[in-house]
Amino acid sequence: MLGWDVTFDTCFTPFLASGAVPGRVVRVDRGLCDVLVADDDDPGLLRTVRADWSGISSADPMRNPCTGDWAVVHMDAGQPASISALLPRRTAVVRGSAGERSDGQVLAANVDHVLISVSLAAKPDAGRIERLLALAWESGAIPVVVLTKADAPHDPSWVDEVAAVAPGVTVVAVSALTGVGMLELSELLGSGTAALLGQSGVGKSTLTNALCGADVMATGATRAVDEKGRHTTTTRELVALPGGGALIDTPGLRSVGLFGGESGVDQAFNDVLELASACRFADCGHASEPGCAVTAAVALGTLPQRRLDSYRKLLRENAWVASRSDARVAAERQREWKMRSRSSNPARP
Ligand SMILES: Nc1nc2c(ncn2[C@@H]2O[C@H](COP(=O)(O)OP(=O)(O)O)[C@@H](O)[C@H]2O)c(=O)[nH]1
Ligand SMILES: [Mg+2]
Ligand SMILES: [Zn+2]
Repeated sequence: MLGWDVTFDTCFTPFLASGAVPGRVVRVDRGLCDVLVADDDDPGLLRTVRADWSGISSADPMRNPCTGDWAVVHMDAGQPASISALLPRRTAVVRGSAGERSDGQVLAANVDHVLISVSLAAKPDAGRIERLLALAWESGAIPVVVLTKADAPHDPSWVDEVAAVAPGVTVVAVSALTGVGMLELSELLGSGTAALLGQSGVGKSTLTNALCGADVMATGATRAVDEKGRHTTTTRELVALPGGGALIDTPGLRSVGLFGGESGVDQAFNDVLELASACRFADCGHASEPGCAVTAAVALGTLPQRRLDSYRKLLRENAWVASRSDARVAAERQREWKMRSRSSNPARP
């Protein structure tokens, strides 16, 4: 239930003796969070508990509880519920935080599928999808592009254009209004955990409601949900799905910075990498090198210049983020600079 599996079960074993129970973090507020735990009377049912996590609060925001985390929850009689630890995250969707700070922000934890939601009511933005795909791949989860509002009048070629910027990724067109594609999507999600990412207004919350079914709004110890029976999207929130899985709805993301990690970008652009493997030089910069298979593909029209530019831009952004946030990389850079300045100015100490 809720994406619990044998790995989490093993991680939880040491905590059993303390009488703690596993709980899945639904939403996080300052010092407190809602967690879903199995009901005492009927373990098949879930109930929401408000738990205090101030005891494990960390200065590093990435270590604090996040929607989707599995928590070690103590519910001792006569005491407010509290969290004493988080189980290791299997996957984490992390974005660079806005502004000057170099911390990452965990958007969702222990996610199996990242649903990149894009509305078909307007022409999809290829660059935005590529950026979200890089973020999704980096999380360790499997990205899926969900084209929402398929009932809205749209140019059919848009779907092909999206598929072209998402190599190796499943693209599903859905409509919460007509039900088109909904069965396919819920089968794809199975009993795992999925997180919806995308701009505000693309229909993420409507999709969440549709996947949950009407029962979601029930209150109390029900098979599905949070006691409030509604979910606003000012916060990230997890809901239980009727099929046993979980879905994390998020507020619209206006700007999505990457948070280092080249592999996500490389996975999102594996078509470019594949081309690059045929370049004459292993360290080809795909600029004016002879025998460059990438620029050859651009010249042939098989690789859009826009996509190559987008790939370069995301790689640059990642390198920049890494230079700010990763002390090891920063130290390495400094060492490089020192060496360079020494060799160019041997008189300096
Ligand atoms: N035509 C159509 N409109 C939709 C669909 N899903 C959502 N909407 C509308 O899109 C608007 C934004 O939906 P919402 O779920 O709040 O988007 P969110 O900000 O991504 O959570 C609402 O007016 C919905 O009624 C759909 O499948 N088809
Ligand atoms: Mg919403
Ligand atoms: Zn090249």
